[in-house]
Amino acid sequence: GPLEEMHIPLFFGWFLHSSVQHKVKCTSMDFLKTLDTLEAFKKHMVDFAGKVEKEVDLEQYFKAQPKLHCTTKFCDYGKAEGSKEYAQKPAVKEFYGSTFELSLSALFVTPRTVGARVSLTEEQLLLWPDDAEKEAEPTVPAAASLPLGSRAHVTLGCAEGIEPVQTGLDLLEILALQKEGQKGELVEEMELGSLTYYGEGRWLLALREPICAPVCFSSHYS
Ligand code: ACK
Repeated sequence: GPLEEMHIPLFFGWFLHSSVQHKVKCTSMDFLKTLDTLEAFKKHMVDFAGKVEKEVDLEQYFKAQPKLHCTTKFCDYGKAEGSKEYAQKPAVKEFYGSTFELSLSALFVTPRTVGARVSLTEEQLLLWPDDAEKEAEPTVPAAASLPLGSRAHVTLGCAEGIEPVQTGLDLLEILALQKEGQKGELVEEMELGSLTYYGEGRWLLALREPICAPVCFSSHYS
C-alpha cells in the first residue's frame, strides 16, 4: 500500500565521504581546464558550442553536482520498476550503512555530461541491479550486451537543461563503441592518464592511477 511505498527512497547508492568529494571535484576541474586548452579539443569544439567561432569554457559549461554518489538503484519512491524487490534484496539490507572503497577508473566528457567511471568489485556487484544496463536500451541499444556494472558512474556535472540520468547513458554509449571495436583516436598522454576521442564530443580519460574513494552505501530521500 501507499504507506509502505513511502519508505522506499528516491535512490540507493554509494555516497562519497566528504574528504574524497573535494579531491574528485578538484581532479575533474583540472581535467576540464586542461582539456579546454588542447588543440585537439579546440578542433572538435563545434560539438560543444554548436558554432565553430564560439569559445567554450568547460568549467562554466557544466553545472557541478552537490553531493557526489554512485547510484545503484533509482527507485523513485517505489514507482520505478523493481524498486521494491531491490529494497528487499538480502545484500541491500546487509550492507545498508556499510563503508566501501570505490575505484574511479576513468573520467569522461560529452556535450551533455561529465562523469567518472566506477569499476565495481565482485562484492560491490551484489548491490548492482540485474537490469541497470538493460533499462538503458531505448537510448543505448547495445547496452544490454555490456557486462553488469558497466553503467556505474559518479555524475560530476551536467550541461544546462540536462538531467543527471544522462551521465550513465553517456558512459554506456562510449563503452558500447569500445566493445564494437572502435578504438577512438588516442589524443594525448596526459599526466592523469591517456585521453581518447570517440567522436561527437565524447572524450574518455583512462586514469593512470584510479582514484580510490571511500563511500557509504545508503539512500537518498528528498
Ligand atoms: O547522477 P545519477 O546517477 O543520475 O544520480 C541521479 C539520481 O538518480 C537522482 O536523480 C539517477 N537517476 C535518475 N533517474 C534515473 C533512471 N531513470 N535510471 C537510473 N538512474 C536515474 C540520477
